[in-house]
Amino acid sequence: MKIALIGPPKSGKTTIFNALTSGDHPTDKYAPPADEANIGIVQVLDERITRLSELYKPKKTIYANVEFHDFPGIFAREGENPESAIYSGIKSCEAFVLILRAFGDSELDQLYGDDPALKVLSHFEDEMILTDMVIAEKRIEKIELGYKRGVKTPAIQIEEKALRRIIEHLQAGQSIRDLDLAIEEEKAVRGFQFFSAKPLLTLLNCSENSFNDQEETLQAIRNRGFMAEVIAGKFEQELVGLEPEEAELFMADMGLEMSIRDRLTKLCYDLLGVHSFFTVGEDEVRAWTIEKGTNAVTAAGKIHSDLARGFIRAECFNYDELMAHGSEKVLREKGLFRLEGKDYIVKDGDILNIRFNV
Ligand SMILES: Nc1nc2c(ncn2[C@@H]2O[C@H](COP(=O)(O)OP(=O)(O)OP(=O)(O)O)[C@@H](O)[C@H]2O)c(=O)[nH]1
Ligand SMILES: [Mg+2]
Repeated sequence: MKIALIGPPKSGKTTIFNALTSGDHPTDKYAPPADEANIGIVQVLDERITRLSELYKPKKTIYANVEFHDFPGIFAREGENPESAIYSGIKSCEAFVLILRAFGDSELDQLYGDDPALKVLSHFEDEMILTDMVIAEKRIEKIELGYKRGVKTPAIQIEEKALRRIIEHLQAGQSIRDLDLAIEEEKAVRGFQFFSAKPLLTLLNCSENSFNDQEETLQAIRNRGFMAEVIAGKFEQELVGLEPEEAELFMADMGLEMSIRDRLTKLCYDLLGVHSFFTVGEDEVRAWTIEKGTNAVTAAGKIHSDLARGFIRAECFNYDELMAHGSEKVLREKGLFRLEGKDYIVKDGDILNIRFNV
């Protein structure tokens, strides 16, 4: 799972990235924009995996992970090139975390303006819509040129129809994520990786002492249809350097129950509509990430394509049942050890053993 941290210049992206990855990348107020992203992999420390590992004592325990890409500020200057490596890097991520500055800093106000978070959010939405429109219109021109030369396949016609719907929608100032495309239309335009089609979570980065005063702004952002949360980036980065017990005391003071890693990875799961199933055994206990609504055969394919190709059935029980009854043996005796077919919709916390034959 690849998540892009994006935002206007100096909104605190690298500060938050450092807190997430225990990193030490420079966060200099006056540094020019970096020319590439910082990349960090964060384990999703699902305590269910920890407990399964204690139970099965496998040789390997593998948590899921999220890859965070920390990009320099964007959409700040006239004439930025939306076809640059930075922009294509951003678009290659599956979802965006948009970090908006909500901490006061008179020098940053002078350098980058003091627009309130909501206004910056609108600016970002507009820029994303505009960038997508340019790409869609360019492609339409190419398609029309092709038609004149006699290149008119059914696939191109589907793509054209989808693009025309998209352009109409963008012209009305709407993001593509709010447009209901048919499956074949969505497939035809997937390769463009449109900005405004990606799930977006907004983080208000504020100072420690205004952490609990952001409710009004958060609500306004949520009313626009986005997930929104508050974060005290600098405070979180400072926690990284402390002993765990000390960090917990500071977190408790702020009313925080979970580390920034746990909070943000969980939010990203919600943002992308994914959850986890597990495989267990002597060799390995492992978490797998799938979209909600995925069936057993597709989930099996996540593990290995052979398991999907030769799928016979899934032996299945749920983590909660296992913990309630203590062992697989008891689950079998109680009839809670299920055999499921290809179409079974895998639930969060299901433990699967795929029977297959290739
Ligand atoms: N008071 C306060 N300052 C912060 C906070 N987060 C970041 N800063 C300061 O803001 C400045 C920029 O922080 P960065 O994390 O480098 O911002 P950035 O968004 O990565 O900047 P670019 O990548 O250049 O766009 C630094 O001086 C940080 O110390 C915060 O939560 N509170
Ligand atoms: Mg940065």
